[in-house]
Amino acid sequence: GGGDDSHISVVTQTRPETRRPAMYKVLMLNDDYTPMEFVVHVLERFFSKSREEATNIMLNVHKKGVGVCGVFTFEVAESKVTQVMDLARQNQHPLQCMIEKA
Ligand code: TYC
Repeated sequence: GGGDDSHISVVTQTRPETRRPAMYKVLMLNDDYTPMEFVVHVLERFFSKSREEATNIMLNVHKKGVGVCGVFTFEVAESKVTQVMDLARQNQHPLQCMIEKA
């Protein structure tokens, strides 16, 4: 500070707390009818996965019943789910995906 004895003032600023947004997983569910190639396409197109990554995720969902496509803020996760479900419906595939808080 700067009292009567000083002409030098020191200003200290505290760092504001950084608030990280809540994150949400987009989960994809297995079913018996959606073609494997369609699921791989969805993972490439909407989740920016390479062919190899997309194939691994798809096969894992096929075997385990569910898998994570990606983790996003709520608005982005919601948008991904809408885009996937719209394309699946347009192609008459029963593919389902959902949001889960990470
Ligand atoms: N089980 C599907 C089949 O055998 C493939 C599939 C994989 C479907 C992942 C949905 O999320 C899914 N054609």
